Amino acid sequence: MPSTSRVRPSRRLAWSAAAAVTSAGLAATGLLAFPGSAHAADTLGAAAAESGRYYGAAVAPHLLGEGDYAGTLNREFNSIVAENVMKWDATEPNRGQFNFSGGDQLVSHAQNNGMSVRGHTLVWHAQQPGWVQGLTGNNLRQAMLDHIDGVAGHYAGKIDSWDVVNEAFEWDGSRRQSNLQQQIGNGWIEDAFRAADAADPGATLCYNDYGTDGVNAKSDGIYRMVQDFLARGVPIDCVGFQSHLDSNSDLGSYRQNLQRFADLGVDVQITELDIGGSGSAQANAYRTVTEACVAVSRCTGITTWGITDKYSWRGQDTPLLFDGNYQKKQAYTAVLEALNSAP
Ligand code: G2I
Repeated sequence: MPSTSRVRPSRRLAWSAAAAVTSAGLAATGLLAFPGSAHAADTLGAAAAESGRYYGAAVAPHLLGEGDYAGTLNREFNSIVAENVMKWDATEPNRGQFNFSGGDQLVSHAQNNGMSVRGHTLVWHAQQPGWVQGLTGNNLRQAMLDHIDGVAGHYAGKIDSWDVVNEAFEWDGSRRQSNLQQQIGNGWIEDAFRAADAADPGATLCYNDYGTDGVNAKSDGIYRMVQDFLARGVPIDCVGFQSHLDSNSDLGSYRQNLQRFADLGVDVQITELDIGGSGSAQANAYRTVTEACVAVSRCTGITTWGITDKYSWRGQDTPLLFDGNYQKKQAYTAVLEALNSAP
């Protein structure tokens, strides 16, 4: 680990606390497997927990009243991320007026069920409330800092990892020309990370993006940013790989890409996994991604972008592990096997 990388002690505490909760829950249900034991865990969360990882899902609070939705979430997953309700448009619809109702509901659900929480997302060019879209210069910068302070401050101590900045790079590895980039300038990303660190010093702070599913021009650009941040002491702890994929996506350098970021001295997380397709082709792609994470010791967990194909943002691609009737798909079995084979 380079001497420049940061070790956030509070993160290690959060980690062991989550592991303790999970172990207690597993012991209660008789599913606790010990290293070397032949007893494989039979839910995603329990299987991931065996190697100290989480297995999460993106959740919408308004669906928690549906019995199969909440039942599948509670049985299979040990981490939650808000699919929409912690975004800027939802949490600060008017400047300085915060609405935490949806996010609070998810945090309560997680706490009541022994799950950890990922926060998504503090700053993004999309899903900004209307009032943000018209701001310029330092006015936008101050609004961004106040937003981070308000939201990360509200949830301080309750969030395992925050997606501090989402999708700020172009395919060619350059910065996306968003209002944030154009109005604030290059420093906006590190400003955001410093503000998040001040508001919630214990959270693992992540940069999150899509199209970074191998060694490519986009992941190269992000790699250079992380390297630069670590060298200059900008508080970044983690990179999130969204991994919106299809069965025929090229995963040839997927694991190598995770490993090179881990080798820089940050955690890596698979944050929005979904893979369009069906049957064995879909199952094989899910297996490849899961095996890549468990092969990288700093890959600390996986989140699928939803629970059931019924409510997926790309439902026509049937990209998730449970079908529209909450039945386990072939891909589910592949993921469970891969998690259970973690070193
Ligand atoms: O686009 C897929 C994901 C890419 N990475 C960042 C994620 O935050 C993003 O999630 C999606 C949600 O899954 C969608 O549910 O972000 C979309 C917005 O860009 C979400 O869609 C929006 C709809 O566009 C709105 O019309 C709707 O009001 O969801 C909103 C809340 O249901």
